[in-house]
Amino acid sequence: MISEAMRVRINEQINRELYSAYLYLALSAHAQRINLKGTAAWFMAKHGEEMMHALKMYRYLLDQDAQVTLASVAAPPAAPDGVMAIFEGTLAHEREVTAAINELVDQALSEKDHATRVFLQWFVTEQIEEEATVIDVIGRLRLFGDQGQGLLMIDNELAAAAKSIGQTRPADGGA
Ligand code: OFO
Repeated sequence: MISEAMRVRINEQINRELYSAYLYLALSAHAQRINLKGTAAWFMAKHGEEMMHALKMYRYLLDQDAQVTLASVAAPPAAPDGVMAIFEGTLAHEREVTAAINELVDQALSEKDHATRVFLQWFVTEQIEEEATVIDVIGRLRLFGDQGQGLLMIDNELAAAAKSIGQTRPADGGA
C-alpha cells in the first residue's frame, strides 16, 4: 500500500521515463539520418532501457494495488546541431531525471514508506551509470574530436557499447 501522493509521483516518473524513451528514439532517428549508425544503435538501445525503466515503475504500482495513470508524452525537441551538443543535451536530461528520482526518494523517506524507498534504490544506482556513460562519451568526443576520424572511431565504439546496454556494465566503464 502506498499513499496517494506517492502514487501520483510515481505515475509522473513513469511519464518522465517514457519521455526519455521518446527523446532517445528521436535522437536515434536523427543519428541514422546523418549516417552515424553506431550512435543510432546506442540511442535505440537507450530507448529500450528507458521503456524498461517505465515498465519497472508500472509493475511496482500494480504490485502495490495502485492505479496506473498514463498521461500524454511530450514531443521531443529537434536534435541540436553537432554530436557534442547531442550528448551534452543527453547529460543535462539525465541529470534532471536524477534530480527527479532523488525527490521521489525524499518523498518516500518523509512518508516512512520503506517499500518504495527500497524499490527506488535500484533507480538511484542506475542514474549513476546513466550519467557516467554519457560523461564518458563526451570525454572521448573532447579527446578525439566530434568530426572526421575521431567521430568515426567513437561511432564504432557506440555500436559495440549498444550491445551491452541494459546488461551488466563493463568493468572498464566503456560507453
Ligand atoms: Fe530512466 O534513466 Fe535515463 O532517463
